[in-house]
Amino acid sequence: MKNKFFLLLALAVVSVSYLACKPKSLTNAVSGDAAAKAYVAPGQYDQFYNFVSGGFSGQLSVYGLPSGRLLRVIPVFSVDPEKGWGYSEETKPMLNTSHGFVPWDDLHHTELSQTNGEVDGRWVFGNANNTPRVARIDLSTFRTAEIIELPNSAGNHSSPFITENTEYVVAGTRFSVPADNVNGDVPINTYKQNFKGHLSFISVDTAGHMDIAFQIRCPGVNFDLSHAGKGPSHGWFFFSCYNTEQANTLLEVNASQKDKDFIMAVNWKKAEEYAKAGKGTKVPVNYTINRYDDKTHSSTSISKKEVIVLDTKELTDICYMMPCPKSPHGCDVDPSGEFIVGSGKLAALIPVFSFTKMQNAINNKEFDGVYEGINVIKYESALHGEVAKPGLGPLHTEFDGNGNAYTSFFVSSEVVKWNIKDLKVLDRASTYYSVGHLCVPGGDSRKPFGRYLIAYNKITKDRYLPTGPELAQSAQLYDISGDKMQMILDFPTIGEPHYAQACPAELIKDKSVKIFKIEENGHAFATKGEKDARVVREGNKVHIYITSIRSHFAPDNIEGVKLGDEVYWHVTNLEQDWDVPHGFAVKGATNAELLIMPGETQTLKWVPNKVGISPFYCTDFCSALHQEMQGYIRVSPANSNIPLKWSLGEAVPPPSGEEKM
Ligand code: K7E
Ligand code: CUA
Repeated sequence: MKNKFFLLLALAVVSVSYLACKPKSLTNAVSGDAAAKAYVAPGQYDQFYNFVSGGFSGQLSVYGLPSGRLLRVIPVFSVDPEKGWGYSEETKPMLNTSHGFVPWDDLHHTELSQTNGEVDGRWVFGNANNTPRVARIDLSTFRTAEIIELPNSAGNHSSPFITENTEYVVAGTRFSVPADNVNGDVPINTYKQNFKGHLSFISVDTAGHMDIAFQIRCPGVNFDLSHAGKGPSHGWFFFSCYNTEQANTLLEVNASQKDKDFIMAVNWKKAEEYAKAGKGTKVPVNYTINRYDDKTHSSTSISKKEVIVLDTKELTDICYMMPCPKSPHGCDVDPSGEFIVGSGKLAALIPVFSFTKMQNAINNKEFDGVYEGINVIKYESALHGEVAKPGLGPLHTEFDGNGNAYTSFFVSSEVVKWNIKDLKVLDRASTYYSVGHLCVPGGDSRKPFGRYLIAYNKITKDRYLPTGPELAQSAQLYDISGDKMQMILDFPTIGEPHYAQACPAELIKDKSVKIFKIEENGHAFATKGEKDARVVREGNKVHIYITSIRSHFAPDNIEGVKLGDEVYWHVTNLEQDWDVPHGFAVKGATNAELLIMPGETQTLKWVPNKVGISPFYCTDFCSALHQEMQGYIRVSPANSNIPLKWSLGEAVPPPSGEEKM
């Protein structure tokens, strides 16, 4: 055990000392024509969209490539006062869970939807690590359209990876925990007996609606990452597992004991058959599905009570373990679907498994024992080969579609290019510093677009102007069209990026929604013209049906609201022009602003707690008279008898002197 501990210590020392000394050839790292390669002239579009997870920001950001321009930050799991996400009445249900409203999460991986294994530009999915959920973002609106919670899970890290026709979004739990329907009030050191790892297979219908088709109950380990098989291996899913030691404390030592952990291969077609044939158990659970509707401009939460669970203890032909050195993180499948790459964080080589050999090994029962009821395939039987001496601390691998793989090395801060068939290292490029995930456009699909590789770095140290104790995480763009990788751009990122995906702009840009048609607005509190603007009292609830158009609100003078009232500002943006949102803010609101898109209705709840006049105004500079886009609401004492009144343009007396003319 001591030896293992020192190995870890040595790796840590290597990484620290590496960071401490500046690489000598820093100025040479970028060569002469790099700027031209990343340059996109003002007014020109980028060639690719890049969807980058925000890590602990809980959001997803969209960049253009090759320029590195930040195009948009899409709120997903965290509230966003800028967009009213999680603050407007319409979006609050999107963050509902079985624990109630959850305002934050940790989004690690993005995955674009696929058809026949190719990126199709319909949706991008994201995972929530903390309170396990999966989100679907609609790429016609660039908005989060749906969020599903996952029961029996904790730390939804191995997610949201998809099958080649987006039949399923798959999620493996990082933390094994007691299942939700058993008494979880157990000693933590009963991990081996009581803790289980669940894999969730979330079905996605043609409209994009998600639900849990079934779960697979596995032994208690940590599932880290995963990828679907494709082509010949379609029907299988591969998960990296660490902590096969089943430790429950000091994992940095106790979960680094074994020389090999596992990649678990799951025959999901078989599991699907078993689920349909009733071989699973219906287990009582609580989970929530939240959906946003672009017609009603509102979201609803559905509460679900049951899930089908298949148990690997009983159904012994759905899961197989492939030994993988050592504490594997990334688990990546090449474009052909034949090769599975396991990246052992503590391994000095990269094992590449062959799907064909794995199938033969299963058929010929070339097993090397059983792990917690699951057959362990002989390492050599499934192995295609090993990449020798690739670097230190391999994490993730992407592919370029030309037979090459690119693996990130956290400890030695580099990207290494190698040939998938002969496993020869072809090139290496430094990253600054400590790279995590990589992204090649389409790089985990059957048809990568190649051309660029982006490294997402954890530590930037001296790369940017100092900004206090916290420095930006960073992306680095490499041109990979030649034999040698060439770094062409550095750009700081929002939050901490983990996985990212990219695809050609053509797949998305022409489908982008420009406005919501006002005549199709099905919101229960929509106001489709100024003549319908009004204020309605229902007990202590006051509904303000208010419209916005350049450059006024209707109404803009409101009286008769009293202390103790709950005021709902239902703002409909009557504009039917692209790129003309209006904002809405009212003094003393304890939530946020609204940002209302053309044709849309959004609602801000406001509970005034002071008597007096509160101004409200538009927050988004919409016209030359944006600063005139304002109004007043009068709040009277609870016992006052001021009647409800609203108006626009009436209260202005004629300017003195005008009558005389
Ligand atoms: Cu490697 Cu959470 Cu995908 Cu980050 S994980 S790097
Ligand atoms: Cu509307 Cu500014």
